[in-house]
Amino acid sequence: MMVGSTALRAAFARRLSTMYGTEVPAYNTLVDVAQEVNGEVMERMGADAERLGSIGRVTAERHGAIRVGTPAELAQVARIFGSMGMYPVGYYDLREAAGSSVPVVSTAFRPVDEAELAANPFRVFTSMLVTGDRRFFDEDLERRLGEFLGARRLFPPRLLDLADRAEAEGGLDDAAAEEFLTLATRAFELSAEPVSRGWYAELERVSAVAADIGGVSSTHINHLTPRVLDIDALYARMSERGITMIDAIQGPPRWDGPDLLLRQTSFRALAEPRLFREEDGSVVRDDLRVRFGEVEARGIAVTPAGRALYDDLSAELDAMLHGRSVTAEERNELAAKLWEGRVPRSEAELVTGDLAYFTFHVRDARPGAVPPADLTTLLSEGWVSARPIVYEDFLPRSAAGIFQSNLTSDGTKDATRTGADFGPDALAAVLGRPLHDPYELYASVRAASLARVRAELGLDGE
Ligand code: OOG
Ligand code: NI
Repeated sequence: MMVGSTALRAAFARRLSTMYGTEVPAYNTLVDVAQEVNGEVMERMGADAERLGSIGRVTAERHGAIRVGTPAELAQVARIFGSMGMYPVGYYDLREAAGSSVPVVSTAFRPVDEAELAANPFRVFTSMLVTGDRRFFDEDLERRLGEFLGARRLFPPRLLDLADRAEAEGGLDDAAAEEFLTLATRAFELSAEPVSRGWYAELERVSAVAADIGGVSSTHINHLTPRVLDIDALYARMSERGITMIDAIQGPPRWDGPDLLLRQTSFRALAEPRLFREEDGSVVRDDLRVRFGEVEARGIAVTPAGRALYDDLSAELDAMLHGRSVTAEERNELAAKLWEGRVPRSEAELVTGDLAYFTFHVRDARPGAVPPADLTTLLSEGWVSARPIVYEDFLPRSAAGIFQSNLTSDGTKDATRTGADFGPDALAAVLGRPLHDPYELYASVRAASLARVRAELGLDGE
């Protein structure tokens, strides 16, 4: 039997989850609590709980994060994920994100069409070190990093062959699928190989992320994040279970209006035992804190106008909080107040203000004989209903916060030097495939639903 790309993706997500739960047991607690909370939300809200995805989708839903060192490694990652129907979407420059000094650019590999997202939305936030960025690496360190990274092999050739075959043929037979999944999962396990102390420490002085990526000879999954329907409830419950979360939930505030974009929170990196090779050649046990647990709640995807509003409000909140020290609760309260004055409180207003993405559907009962031609009237007269489109992507600021909150040290960034140019086009060239624009993807889902509405109501050809 042929195992198609969708089944490969779902199976890969499950295997990573099992593997990560073995490596980081607190992840299992997080998944249990998320599922407990999701069950309660389903009971409380019924069908409304599934407006942003079926409970089947949400229960299986995860995102992972990985980090690689070179363009060649990133191109290989693109082949492996491509075979599972995951394509690069969005460009994130974490060298520029507020308050961050992380020398990487990133994209997210994920399914791009509606049916594939509904079947299994597994996505992986993938970052690549920009070793040519002089704010972080001088020429000598860039050269030595290049040598180190050029000599390592993250993915066995057999894994890449199977990935290419799966992508070309739309899947693999059972035996090949099993081999592919085993090799793919293994490639993201934490390696038991000793870490060279001196090299790791040298990179760590520049950036803990640089050390995590370029200080070791393999890659690993950095975190795996389940989706929860009520992140505030989850936050409280994790704290009750004695797991210390970072002090806030990142992203939009909890407020009395529609859930937008993405809210995330995490618990601190765990100290994990690792072997270190000392300068004198001896190998000792020590530990490293690089991996952590994260959970997220997904809301409605916003349009460029909605995003501009969100970014404005975030900047205003920053200005308000500048120089003040407030608790997470106080911060949320201020943010929620700000939102209440400026963000529509209903989905209907988000539609008419073109602030968020929706799909449109003809209702069973028609309110009259002749449908009006424009969407606003179709909605207000009850011909058509609107369903929100879930946000499938990430927020650079939260991502930077997630990186930052889990670093052992701030590292050093020399802001007086100019950074390396590495924009979306450069990233697409490295990936060897198109870099999708998230807005275009949401807009095309909306457009397809509008075309269906027009056809069903006979509004075309007038
Ligand atoms: C990725 C951080 C970004 C998120 O959820 O925003 C991320 C990393 O730590 O490698 O996963
Ligand atoms: Ni994450």
